[in-house]
Amino acid sequence: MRRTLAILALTLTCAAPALAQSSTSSASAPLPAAPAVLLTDAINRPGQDLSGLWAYSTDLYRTAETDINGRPPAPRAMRYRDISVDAEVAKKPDTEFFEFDMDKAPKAALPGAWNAAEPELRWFDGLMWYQRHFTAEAAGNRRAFLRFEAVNYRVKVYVNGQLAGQHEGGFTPFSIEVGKLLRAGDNQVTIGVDSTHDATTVPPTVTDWDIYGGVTRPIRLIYTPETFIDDEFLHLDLDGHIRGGMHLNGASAGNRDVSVKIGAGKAIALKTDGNGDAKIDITAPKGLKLWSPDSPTLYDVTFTAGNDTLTDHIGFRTIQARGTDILLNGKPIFLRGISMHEEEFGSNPARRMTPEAIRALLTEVKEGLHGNFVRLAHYPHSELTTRMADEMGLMIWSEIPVYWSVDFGNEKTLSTARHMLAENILRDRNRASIIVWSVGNETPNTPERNRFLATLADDARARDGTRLISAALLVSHNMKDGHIEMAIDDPLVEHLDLMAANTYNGWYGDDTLADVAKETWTMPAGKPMIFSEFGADALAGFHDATRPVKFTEEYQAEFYRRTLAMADRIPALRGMSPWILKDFQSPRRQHPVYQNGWNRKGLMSETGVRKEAFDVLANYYIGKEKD
Ligand code: GCB
Repeated sequence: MRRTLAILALTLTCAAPALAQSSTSSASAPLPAAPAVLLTDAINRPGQDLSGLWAYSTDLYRTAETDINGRPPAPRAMRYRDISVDAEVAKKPDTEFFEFDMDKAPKAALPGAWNAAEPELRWFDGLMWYQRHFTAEAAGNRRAFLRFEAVNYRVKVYVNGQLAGQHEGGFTPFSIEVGKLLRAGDNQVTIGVDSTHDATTVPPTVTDWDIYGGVTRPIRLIYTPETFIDDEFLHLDLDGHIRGGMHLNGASAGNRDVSVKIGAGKAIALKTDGNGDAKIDITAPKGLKLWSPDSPTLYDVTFTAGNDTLTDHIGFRTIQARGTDILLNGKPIFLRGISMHEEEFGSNPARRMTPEAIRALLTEVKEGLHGNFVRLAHYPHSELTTRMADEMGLMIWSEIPVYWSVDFGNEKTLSTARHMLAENILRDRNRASIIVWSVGNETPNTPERNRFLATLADDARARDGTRLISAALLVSHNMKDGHIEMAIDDPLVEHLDLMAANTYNGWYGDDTLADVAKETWTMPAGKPMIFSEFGADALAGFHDATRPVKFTEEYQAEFYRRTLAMADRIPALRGMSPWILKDFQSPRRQHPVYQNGWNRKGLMSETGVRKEAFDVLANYYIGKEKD
């Protein structure tokens, strides 16, 4: 980790944009409210880690939620009751019985999706109850929160038998206030996690990745003062100002003296308004070291409000599109990228993203491929990943799982997606690594979809106008003058700063590899374009050098050579994130010889063995580094 502490001479000028919106706001509909509690930067607050062994109990028929006639459930099925089953039975031995006993239930290690906990749970998709006990202090005059980094997909949280809160969305954090429910000493927490998806969910029921139901990221108990720093953010704007702000949450949030200190600079005194918001707008000092992949400088930034102090590690850089160029800190760049799912190396992954697991993946990108860019597909990845990208110097494309056929005409689906986007941006807007917010992947061009995605693009721009807005688009395939012409002809482009196309010619469809290198592209003028995906399956170790056979390493390597040759002839192309760094689990992929539940488009096998195409892309990127 390289972190620079610079002495900054900061000049306080005038207050500027509203806390949640940038000055380039263009939202047509009012932004959905931010969650009542954000606990931004909670990762840097002290807390009690509730990782470890939790009892679990499957509930495929949802007996703890309703009885057979849809009425309230029978008490003998309610996993979240604050009881000892043995003690209850002992009270009424002649009549009492239960259909669960969390004290005797099997245990699984959290965080980690349930699919790897035991073979029977491999494809479990339903309601699962987890429970554990922990010792805590009573909150007293403090606030107490259970902070969940991600639970997939819906969750209800009970503390000592009482419903404390719930959340929808498998990839963004949420905090549930539990101070009034906590007791000094032993406490019980029970969570009901429902992994099922339906027409209103984001993502929809059908995707190309594993279900990974359960608690996939850490849970912590965090105490704060009664009034605490709930949100803070800072970024460098194109006009050379550092802007951002703080939001306090609590009874005395309004008209409070607060301060911000960047690196070893002087603390800047601010005052909150009646809503607990303080804005910052300063001229960036001359000595400010800009963040870039070659020099990923981060500053310790300390926010103080009374007895609450929070330190974040923030890099300062600018990103913009000018004509067909992408400019990082004012200089044109080429995005040498790769796509990645949130899945660790190994033959039985559980989406258990430890720092070591994340570093292993990102090191292959940075040092193996000579990359500078990662597409975090197809949903917000762990905050640890975006923070590690900040530290290692990798630019990030961040997206929400508006994927394929979500129900674009459904207002509930739109509302879910808007909240997810808000939670993602509010969690990560201090990460210099993130240069793109993407609002969708391979979605059909229909009026409902266009309205849905345009709303999300407007939301993203209104919440954070300092990054590029994009979406991975479907493209059309036409014949022109005897050759194949690919076209980006999607009305959504009008709402995007960066065009991104997924292309699989030479894998799906009838184009041969010989066709691919000759294909041409047409697209709207005046914006940069990247390939957000291209790829072909190969089983590591499967070879046939004599003929182009699909699933061989040779075929995949040749697919890369031809597609890269095609890419080189697209004038507006400013980067790429081919599909994908490593093989990943997907129930769609069931060829019994080549796939066995794995999408094989990885440049590496699931255990990290490099295929031939890895070097093809690495050599291409080495050439681009020298450009
Ligand atoms: C795509 C999807 C990605 C799939 C990939 C494939 O276009 O965006 O999620 O995994 O194709 O392998 O077909």
